[in-house]
Amino acid sequence: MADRILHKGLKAKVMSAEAAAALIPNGAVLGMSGFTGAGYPKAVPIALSKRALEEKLKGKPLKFDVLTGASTGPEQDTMMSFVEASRFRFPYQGDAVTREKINSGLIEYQDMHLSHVGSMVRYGYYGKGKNNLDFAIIEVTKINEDGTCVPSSSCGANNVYFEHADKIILEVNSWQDERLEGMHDIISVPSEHGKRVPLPITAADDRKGSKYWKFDLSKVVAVVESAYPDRNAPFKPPEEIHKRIAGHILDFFDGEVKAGRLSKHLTPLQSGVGNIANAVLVGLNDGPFDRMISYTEVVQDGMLDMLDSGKLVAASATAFSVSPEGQVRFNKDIDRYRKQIILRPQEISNNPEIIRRLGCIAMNGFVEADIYGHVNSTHIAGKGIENGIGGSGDFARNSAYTIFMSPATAKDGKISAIVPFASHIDHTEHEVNGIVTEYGFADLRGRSPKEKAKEVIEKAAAPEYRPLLWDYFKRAMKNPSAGLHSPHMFSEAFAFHTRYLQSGDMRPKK
Ligand code: 0RQ
Repeated sequence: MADRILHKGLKAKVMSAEAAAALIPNGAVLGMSGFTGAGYPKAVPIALSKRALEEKLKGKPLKFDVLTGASTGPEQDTMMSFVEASRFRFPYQGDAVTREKINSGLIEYQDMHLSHVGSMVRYGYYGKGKNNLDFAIIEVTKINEDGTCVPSSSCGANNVYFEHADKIILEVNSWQDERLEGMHDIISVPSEHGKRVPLPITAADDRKGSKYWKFDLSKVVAVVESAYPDRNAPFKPPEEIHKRIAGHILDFFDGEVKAGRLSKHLTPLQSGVGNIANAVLVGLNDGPFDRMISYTEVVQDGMLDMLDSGKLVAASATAFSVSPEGQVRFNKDIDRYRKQIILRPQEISNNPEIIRRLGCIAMNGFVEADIYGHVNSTHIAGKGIENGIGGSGDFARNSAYTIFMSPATAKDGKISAIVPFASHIDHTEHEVNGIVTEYGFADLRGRSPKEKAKEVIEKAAAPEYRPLLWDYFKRAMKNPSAGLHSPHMFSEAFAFHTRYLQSGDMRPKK
């Protein structure tokens, strides 16, 4: 791989992953690359996990604080969690093993808006090193002669980790296509509150930064070569239920175009991860809108389809989250995609200033929503974490349109996604414009909480849960202590959840 490490001084620092992992002391705070299953270091976390396991068996467990862009992949999240080498995890996760360890109290997890990560690291909330973090472990595609690096398949928070780590380990991954060079647009937000200037992005496809990572080369202590592939989950073709949800969203856009509030190009699209989001993209590709653009955080398979058909002119994100098949397509046509796709640091891709300026349309999944329009997108029964808030809050709070979508029930109908009171609230009624299920689109704009409740119950709730929700709402309206703005009876606001925990079904026994 000599031609991927062109800087002579850094070439002299090439070593095995095991040797690099051995440099990291127990208790270190690590800033790692990675956003979804893309662009995360693989060889060093594997070596670190093996070392942690060996030490654990000797009765001397190793523990690290692990900061990334968002979720990563099995070589990092799953392995490090499995051997319990992560003491603390920040700012997002979507991994089953990590989830289990967090929910059983073995890993401390801080769930954070992804646009806030950079600022929190800069202001020293993590680590006690000279520069805050102890190590940055960053995957790159190539090291140029001058020491700048071609980024890999995600940007995430790498700019901040490069800047705020005492030592840097670079993982140069030959699996990443060298033709990624030129796809990235790296702008770093000035650090101090009160001294920031307007960001220069005024259109979703603006490029105003550098193509390369630039950092203090004297901090590099190791360069590791790897060839592990990114790992993103394959997408299933949209199921009937997902198509129905997508259909309601498309009908809503159609109404907005007819009302003159949107043009047929819509406004920049943000789309969350998962099969429903992908089904919406499939629907948009087949629908009447054209020359759309996206300002989002992950490029998924559905976006490649839209770029191929010309329905989407460009996509701005911080990472790829394409399936293995999508990756093959991407590499085949990379020279075209490089002109259409821009990868940015997450504090730019998710930046509230830019999202508000562009008037984005935010579409994200939810776990549960309540009758007044508050949304829980992270917690199961208010206690355990599912994934994390990710960038959904950055986009939900600042977009022109904020839409949340989910099937109306989970676990074979035993759980209603629409409940009297959400057991955890990530997105409030003050920013949520629409709640969509396979049954319909509850349009919350211009409505008071009581008016929202009627819309949510009638349009979005599953028919078998509507009588239960009406019963709660109507009795709360008559209850003198429930109030008449957002009527709630605290003694039974969580009755759906309590019933589920007791009997395994939110519906009362007949
Ligand atoms: O459980 O895996 O055991 O089958 O939750 O639910 O229906 O498969 O939906 O994969 O689209 O995820 C909100 C989690 C939805 C996602 C969430 C159970 C259900 C299933 C998953 P199983 P589905 P999805 C960009 C933006 C926050 C982050 C975000 C998410 C599992 O959209 O992570 O938007 N959002 N980021 O059975 C109990 C309920 C349930 C429930 C569903 N009410 N109670 N279990 N489930 N509803 C991404 C980034 O920032 C990187």
